[in-house]
Amino acid sequence: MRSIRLLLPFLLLLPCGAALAHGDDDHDAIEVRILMGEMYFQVDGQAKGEPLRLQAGQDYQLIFDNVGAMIHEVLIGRDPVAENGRYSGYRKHLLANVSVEIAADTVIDGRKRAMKAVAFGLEELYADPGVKLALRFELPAEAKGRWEIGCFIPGHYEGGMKLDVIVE
Ligand SMILES: [Cu+2]
Repeated sequence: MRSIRLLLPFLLLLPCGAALAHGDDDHDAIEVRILMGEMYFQVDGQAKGEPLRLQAGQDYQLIFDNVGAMIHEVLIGRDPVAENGRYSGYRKHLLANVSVEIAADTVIDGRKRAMKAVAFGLEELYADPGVKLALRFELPAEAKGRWEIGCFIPGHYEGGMKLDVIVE
C-alpha cells in the first residue's frame, strides 16, 4: 500500500482540481526535483551531497520523489534535536510561517489517488515508496541562511539522510 501521511498544525483539504491560493500563476515558480532514497536526499541533476540552493522571495515548487524502497520523511529546518544520540526533528522549521500548497500522486489499495491541500506551518511529511509530493510556496525574505532537509525515521538521519539547504 502506498500512502501519504501528513502531520500538520493546520490542513485544508481541497477537492481535486480546485483552485489553489496561488491560482494558475505556476509559470513563475522554479521547479526543483529532490530524490529520496536509502539514505539520502539528492537534488535532481546535482551530485549527491551538493546543497539545495534557494533564493529568498522566490516562488518554488519542490517535488520530493521517493525513489527508494522505504517510507521516508521530509522536514526542512535547522537546529536538530538530539536525545540520547538519537535525532528526532528540528527546533526551527523553514516553512513555519508560510502557506504551502501540497499536491501528491499516490496509489492506495491499487487505486490511483491524487490529493491537493493547503497547509500553513508545514513541519513534517511522510512519503511511501513511489509517492511524489509537490510543495509550492513563496520563500520569505527572512528565510535567508542555512537550513537542512532531513528524514527523522529512526536511524535515517544518523545514516546520512540529510541535505544542506542554502537560502540566499
Ligand atoms: Cu528516511
